[in-house]
Amino acid sequence: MIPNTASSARQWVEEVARLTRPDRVHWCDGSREEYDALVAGLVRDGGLIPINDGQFEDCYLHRSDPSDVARVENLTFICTADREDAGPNNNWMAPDEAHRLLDGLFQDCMRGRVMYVIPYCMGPINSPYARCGIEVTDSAYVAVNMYLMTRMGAKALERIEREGTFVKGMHSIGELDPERRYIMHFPEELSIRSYGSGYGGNALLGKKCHALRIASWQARQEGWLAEHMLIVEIENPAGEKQYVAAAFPSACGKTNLAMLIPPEQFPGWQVRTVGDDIAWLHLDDDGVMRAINPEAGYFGVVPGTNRDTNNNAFEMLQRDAIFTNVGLSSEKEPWWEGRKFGVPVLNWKGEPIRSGEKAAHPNSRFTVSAQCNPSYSPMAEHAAGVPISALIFGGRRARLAPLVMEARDWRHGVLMGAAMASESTAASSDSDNGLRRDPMAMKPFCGYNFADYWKHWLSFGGRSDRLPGIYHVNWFRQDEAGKYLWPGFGENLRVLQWILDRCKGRADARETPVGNLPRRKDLNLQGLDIAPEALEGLLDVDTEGWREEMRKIAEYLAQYGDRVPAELAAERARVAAALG
Ligand code: SAT
Ligand code: MN
Repeated sequence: MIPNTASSARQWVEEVARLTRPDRVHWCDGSREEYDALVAGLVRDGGLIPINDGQFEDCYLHRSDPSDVARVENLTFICTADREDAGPNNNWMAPDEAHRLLDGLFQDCMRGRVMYVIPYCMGPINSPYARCGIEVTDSAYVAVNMYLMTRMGAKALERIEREGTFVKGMHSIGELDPERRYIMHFPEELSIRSYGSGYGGNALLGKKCHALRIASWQARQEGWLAEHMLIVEIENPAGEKQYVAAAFPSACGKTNLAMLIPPEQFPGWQVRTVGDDIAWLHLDDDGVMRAINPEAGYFGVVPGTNRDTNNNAFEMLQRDAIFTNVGLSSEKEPWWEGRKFGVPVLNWKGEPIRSGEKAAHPNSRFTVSAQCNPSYSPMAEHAAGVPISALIFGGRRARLAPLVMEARDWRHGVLMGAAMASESTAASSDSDNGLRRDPMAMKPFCGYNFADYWKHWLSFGGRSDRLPGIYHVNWFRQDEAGKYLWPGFGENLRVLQWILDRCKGRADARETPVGNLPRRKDLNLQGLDIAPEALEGLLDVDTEGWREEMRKIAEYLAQYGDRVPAELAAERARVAAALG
């Protein structure tokens, strides 16, 4: 399936091969046979370890280099001609300097290695909203992950040849040396260069690098949005289907919410997954916001996954899954904290477990095709995407943010998103357990200046009168003793039900300066065991705390200087004034 010499794809790949000097070039066709052969090769050289075949059919364990276990935000750069276009939210390097640096690293780096060429399509292959790319990589592990997570191979190449444009992604694991590790983006050239890491979002270039950083740039130019959002389908007993898209920072439960299992008190309700991490949102000709999931698989956090927290994920990990950085049990099964059964004997580095030590790395992950998800929605393959009723923002906040609040209008919703904050998690190597501002859960992923991004978000307000409602949720509120006030997981459907009913004008709320909140009676709490004080805490608005929060938001926005849209600053001032 190697394209002819006139093809721009072929010419670019040849150029990369001249720089990197691989022993061999392998164009991936995306077939199952190819996947099996790549897996067999990885098993031979130790890159994948087969795990208990009785229980887990065709499942494998990968142990990454211990220095390479998460995204590296401090080594991730946006390289635009004008530094201001990258903004204070990104590390920046001048494009020619970045190219010089990366050319030096890539030169001859694939000697003795195979170069895999992976044409891929982000989004349903026949969707007008989908976009293609080619990743070249010297990692077979990356190739098999891309097979599970994207639509890759011959079909994608066909589309690339037809369209003539694609995002160019160059990846090498290099020496896996943290001192020689860079994740570089050139949005003006639609290209990505990633060197020195084999992990997740650093290396699977279709995901954060293309579908968020580069795509957010393209989306701004073309009038759509590329967001760090799950997409979920909710069907009520009357057979009414509604869709919501929700943004949470990495490792805050997007996968669990996307695969939610309704509680017992919700007979007849069905929840299906359209996507668990990324949504591309477009306005259609009628002004309806429609979403596609550019991905075709999941790279989900493993620890904590069990039959109670996410039975669908638990089920889908029984076959054709790759586990990265989990421990192994005495039965040679993958083991992680919160799995609830089995005895761990080896930690994620493959060493005997010492007492008190965690078996799985907190950012250990599973890779699995969406086809294995028992709750996968057929609508995820729909070329036109799904109509979105509500957009939800959420963070991990022990204090202040209530269980749920509704923005009074689009502009207020954009402020809610821009003001998001969350406690840090293991998904980034720069985590420090503090609270950080993470606007729209895009802090690590927006490929341009946040001030311009907020302006772009605000512009939708004038483009349609059928926009989705905007909400903010917080499943992570704690009491003074550090105990979670809300049970979370399946019970989150109670909050989603209120949101969806609000969108249909069927539920009540009380107006507060920070947004509209449900009263106890507005929520379906039937059969839920929750203390009245807990509920009170969850639905309370701490006016003094919010005044302080509004001051902090003003300080945060001030970092972006004059570029902050006046409309956003005015909206913040309006809320602050309403708080008195
Ligand atoms: O490593 S990834 O960036 O793909 C996972 C995440 O942090 O969301
Ligand atoms: Mn993510």
